[in-house]
Amino acid sequence: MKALKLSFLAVILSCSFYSCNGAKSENIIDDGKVPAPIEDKQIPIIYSSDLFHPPGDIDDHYDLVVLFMMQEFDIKALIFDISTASRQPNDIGLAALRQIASITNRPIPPYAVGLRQSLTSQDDRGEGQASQFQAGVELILTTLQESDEKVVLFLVGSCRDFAAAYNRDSTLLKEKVAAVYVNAGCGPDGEQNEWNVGLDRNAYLCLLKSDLPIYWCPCLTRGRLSSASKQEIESNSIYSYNTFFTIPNQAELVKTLPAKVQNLLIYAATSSSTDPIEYLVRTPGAFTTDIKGMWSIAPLVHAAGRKIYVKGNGNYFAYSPQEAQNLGIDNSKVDVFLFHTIRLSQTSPDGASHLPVLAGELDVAESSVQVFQYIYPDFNEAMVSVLANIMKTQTPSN
Ligand SMILES: [Ca+2]
Repeated sequence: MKALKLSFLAVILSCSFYSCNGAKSENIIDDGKVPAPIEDKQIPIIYSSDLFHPPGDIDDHYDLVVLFMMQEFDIKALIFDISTASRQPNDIGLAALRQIASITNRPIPPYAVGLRQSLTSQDDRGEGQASQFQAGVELILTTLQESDEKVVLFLVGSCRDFAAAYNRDSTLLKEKVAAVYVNAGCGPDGEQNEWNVGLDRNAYLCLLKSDLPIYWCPCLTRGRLSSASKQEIESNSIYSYNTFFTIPNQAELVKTLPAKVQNLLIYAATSSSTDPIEYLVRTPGAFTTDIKGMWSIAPLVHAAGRKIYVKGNGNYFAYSPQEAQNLGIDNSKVDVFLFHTIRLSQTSPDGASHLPVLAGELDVAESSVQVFQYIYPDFNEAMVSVLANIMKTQTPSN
């Protein structure tokens, strides 16, 4: 991601919560409800990422660091999503995976490369694709089969491999999946003209229309895709149904991180081909000062069952409720985002040649789909701070 997204940055940033309408609250699902945060028990998760070396967009590297830094995740499997047609299968970001496992002193989880071609329909099982691209879906299915407990599915690229797994064995997924975090699209209705959707339109519609417990985390506000004026966007809460925020200056954030985490990011950003593990012990050089769009951090916080707390002036942390209690700051919790129930229907024709268009009815009594909304006035500031503080987490080896 995505030049498309950044080009609309100014519109996104112009949406102030203070001037947005209040959201209905009767059927709001409290954040943290699923999966249940159990303090001494890890949350099994299968993670699907279009993680490449060099990066297509380095947001996937930031996301990977956050995933591994949150010790409550038991990373059961990682799927290398190779749905980006311009990238080659041997471009996968294995170096970053090896690096973050080393930094956090965690094992490299089982991993596999996913399907190469778009699903031909919303119920395509992907079984007609070449055998070297079957391992990803097969790893998802075997991981679920072997799990004694429900597993979180979390995607930060296309929906392809999770959708194909669902199409192959919907019964298994319904039985074993605790939640599916779909970081894609433009909520809560209208044209779904967004990068991750475009990677596989049929797969996106498959997941959103499935009966799985979907946590829909749209990447773009609908305002970026409409002709709405700045004034209209600021006055309408419909534009806060997305996870997008920006790191204003990456160098300022990155220089505060452990040296090995800095080196992971620099290794990716400089397309280094040296040994990725040896590279971690370098003295880090400067990082780009460029602004960076980010998407999946708040959903990762939610999937981990953490809440957000403010300490001092503008310093935000994501802690488990128990950890916050131990630190004596549980009274400083701030509500940064929430999920609403939503009933979706597709109003566009079937087929990958059509841009998906959805109609969404918010706050219905019951639905398998919930949609993200940020509700905090300083959502951007809070998420940058949360991101930095998670990435600074000290682990046994860093
Ligand atoms: Ca991505």
